[in-house]
Amino acid sequence: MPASELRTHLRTCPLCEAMCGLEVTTEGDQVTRIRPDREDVWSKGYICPKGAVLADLHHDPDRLRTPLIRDGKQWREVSWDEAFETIAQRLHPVLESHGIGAVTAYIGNPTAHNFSLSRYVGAFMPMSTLPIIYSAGTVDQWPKNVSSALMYGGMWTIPTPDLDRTDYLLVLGANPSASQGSLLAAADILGRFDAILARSGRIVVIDPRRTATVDHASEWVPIQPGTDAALLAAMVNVLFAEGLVDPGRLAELANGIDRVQGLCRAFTPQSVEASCAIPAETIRRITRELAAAKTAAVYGRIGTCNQEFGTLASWLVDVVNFLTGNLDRPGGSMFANPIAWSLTTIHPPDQPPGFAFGRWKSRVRGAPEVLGQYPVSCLAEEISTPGEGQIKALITIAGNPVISSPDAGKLDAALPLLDCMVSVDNYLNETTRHADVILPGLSPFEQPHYDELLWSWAVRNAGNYSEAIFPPEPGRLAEWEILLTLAAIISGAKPSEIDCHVLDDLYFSGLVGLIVADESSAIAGRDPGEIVRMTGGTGPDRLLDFTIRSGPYGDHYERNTDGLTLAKLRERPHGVDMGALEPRIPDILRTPSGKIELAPEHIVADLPRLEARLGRREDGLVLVSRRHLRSNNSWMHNVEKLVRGRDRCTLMIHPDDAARIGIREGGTARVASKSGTIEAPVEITDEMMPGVVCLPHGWGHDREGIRLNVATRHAGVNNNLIAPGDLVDVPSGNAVVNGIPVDVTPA
Ligand SMILES: Nc1nc2c(c(=O)[nH]1)N[C@H]1C(S)=C(S)[C@@H](COP(=O)(O)OP(=O)(O)OC[C@H]3O[C@@H](n4cnc5c(=O)[nH]c(N)nc54)[C@H](O)[C@@H]3O)O[C@H]1N2
Ligand SMILES: Nc1nc2c(c(=O)[nH]1)N[C@H]1C(S)=C(S)[C@@H](COP(=O)(O)OP(=O)(O)OC[C@H]3O[C@@H](n4cnc5c(=O)[nH]c(N)nc54)[C@H](O)[C@@H]3O)O[C@H]1N2
Ligand code: SF4
Ligand SMILES: [Mo]
Repeated sequence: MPASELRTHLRTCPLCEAMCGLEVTTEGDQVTRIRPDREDVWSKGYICPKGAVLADLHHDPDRLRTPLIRDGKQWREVSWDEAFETIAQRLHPVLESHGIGAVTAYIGNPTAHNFSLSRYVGAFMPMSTLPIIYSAGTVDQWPKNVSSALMYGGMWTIPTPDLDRTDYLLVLGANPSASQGSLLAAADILGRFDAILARSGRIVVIDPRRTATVDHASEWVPIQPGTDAALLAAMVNVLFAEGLVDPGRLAELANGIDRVQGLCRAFTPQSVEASCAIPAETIRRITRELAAAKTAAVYGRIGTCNQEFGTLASWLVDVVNFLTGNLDRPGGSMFANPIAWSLTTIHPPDQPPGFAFGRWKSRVRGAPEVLGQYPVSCLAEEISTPGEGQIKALITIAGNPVISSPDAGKLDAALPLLDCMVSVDNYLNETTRHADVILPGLSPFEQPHYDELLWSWAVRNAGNYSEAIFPPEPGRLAEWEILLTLAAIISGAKPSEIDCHVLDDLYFSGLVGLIVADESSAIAGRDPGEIVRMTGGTGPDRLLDFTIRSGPYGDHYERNTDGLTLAKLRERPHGVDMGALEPRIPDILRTPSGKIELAPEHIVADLPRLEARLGRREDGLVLVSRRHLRSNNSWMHNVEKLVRGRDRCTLMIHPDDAARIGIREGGTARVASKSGTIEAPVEITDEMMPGVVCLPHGWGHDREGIRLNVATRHAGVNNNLIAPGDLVDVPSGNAVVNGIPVDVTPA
């Protein structure tokens, strides 16, 4: 064999929101080295251990490369034609007997990080006409989506802390030392924390666990899980009581300031201190520091969402930013203006301006719809409960809900009851082992990359396009082609008659028509046919070209000749940086009033529930979740380099609690909730506050029939087996996986 050429490729890591630039060296069809791209304009040479082992994902022998059809317990590799034929044979009878209401989809997290899926899930949903879908969103950021929808008129209009210019950062329920930032895109986020401290700024971390993020902060304030909303309401109370409210130029652009004052009157620091386990004096001090800082940003993430009062907490984060004059100003909490605007931010066509909630209710539990979804914990009962409207067919797209959703055991038991299950996924894992057909996507190195939604909360207005490194193996489909084909099959089409490129053209011209009709667009009023003709390529590349060219820095289809196009971006493989964030209010507001709605009724109606919480004493232990830098939700435990070493799936517990219960370091603890019992190795650490124990999520690879040879040897235990599905945040329906009451005993 001739010696292969060594080649270097520049790539954005697709795994998390940090979007690090990589330099990937290949020899023939092998990746031989991955290093940080020091010249990447965004990440400047930062990477983490996961980016460095992306080649192991690409070369993983367990990664699926061919569609699979299940025959009992056996799997058969089949052609794409046979796979789609089989899907139609199983799905069409469901549609004929039960209608489209019996079909649903579950959309998982990697959708947001995948070039095709991130853009085409938005085409899949309307084209397939599924009335309701489920997603990992309801175990994640749904509360923030609800608060942004109501406050600013866009569910993805989410402000990001302006890390590089802030003087004071208050972090609640986020651990960027593990996650690398969430709803906050910033490469080398801890380096940016260090820079805040270096310029004499202050960082306060509010968390039941003293995480490694605290090593890059000024202060750790432990908090009783689920009580951030009470803490923030008390901070609002102090701001008003001490005359510290100063919204600046936004005062005239907001409704409801007085209402907020009245609503938070009951939440004095004294009234919340016992519930939060934070002294009233500390609450006052932090509030005064925040108000006195030249600039400050409050940042709340998953610990403030996946909890009992997720929506109130998410809303109050923005309220405090607003009241202290830090919303939408440099050094505060700002809205990015990405190079390519995100398709995901288009107002849902079925939503009125201002948003409506609870337009319909789930069949079994009566859970109200929120932003088109029911809590994901409803899925199991909707499949397993007979009757009109029972779910008979499910499509999972880049998701592993058998691990990631509450009451995971119920879902695991329900999936075999389906008449048809299809998974678009790269692995045969805990969820996809129940599928009838698995359709694998391409490896990250076999497709181009440009992040979609994530740039909407980046700390700079920037962007970077990566070319594919390897061509897909002959005959492979990209995921956008898979999704369009599936949508057509769900609509009743025969697979042999589907041409997904025709569908793509239809989708694209529909999209262009929508945007030229939008008065706020840079191409408003233009001839849609002309725009379609001027946009090159197909699939996600074409969509990207369109969103760049019609975006804030675009060429506006030759009206702004110096402006960006995808072609120009491709000439800059280290990326493009358009500078620091700039104020965007009122331009971005889409509320019916055209103002910021500071006291949305749907949200403030939940305050009495919070007030009632203040009277509750938490006597027993509660369980929270955690992440680890070397892990990514449930799906990267098959990379040996990331999982070797000590067991990371441990129950963390404070020494006093361990002593009282009588459990030893390295021993096994039995953790029981009202939903079930699991066992996990004990790790005694004063990182935990007393009364709170912690397990990571994403583990439990001990299920029969999965094809994850490394992960099964480091199986760990699934904490969602004991997460009760009926624990939800009321206004959003989001799961409560932090603050679960548990009993811990020696096993
Ligand atoms: N207890 C507890 N539970 C939690 C959380 C918690 O903090 N605690 N966090 C929640 C959060 S924030 C999230 S986002 C969810 C995540 O929940 P999910 O999205 O359901 O789970 P992931 O583990 O991200 O699963 C990703 C799936 O996508 C597949 N995959 C990976 N890359 C690709 C790709 O490029 N294409 C395709 N087609 N498939 C791909 C993987 O094989 C895997 O099956 O978990 C939630 N669950
Ligand atoms: N390495 C790695 N990176 C990831 C992921 C991963 O699995 N691994 N997952 C990705 C995904 S899908 C997401 S959504 C993001 C999440 O990113 P982050 O929001 O930063 O998530 P975590 O690292 O889980 O940190 C959450 C913190 O909240 C704390 N907490 C729990 N309950 C409460 C509470 O009631 N109040 C407060 N104040 N704190 C609480 C926990 O102790 C924990 O330290 O990370 C993303 N990045
Ligand atoms: S922090 Fe790690 S996983 Fe995230 S983008 Fe950078 S290299 Fe990839
Ligand atoms: Mo997430």
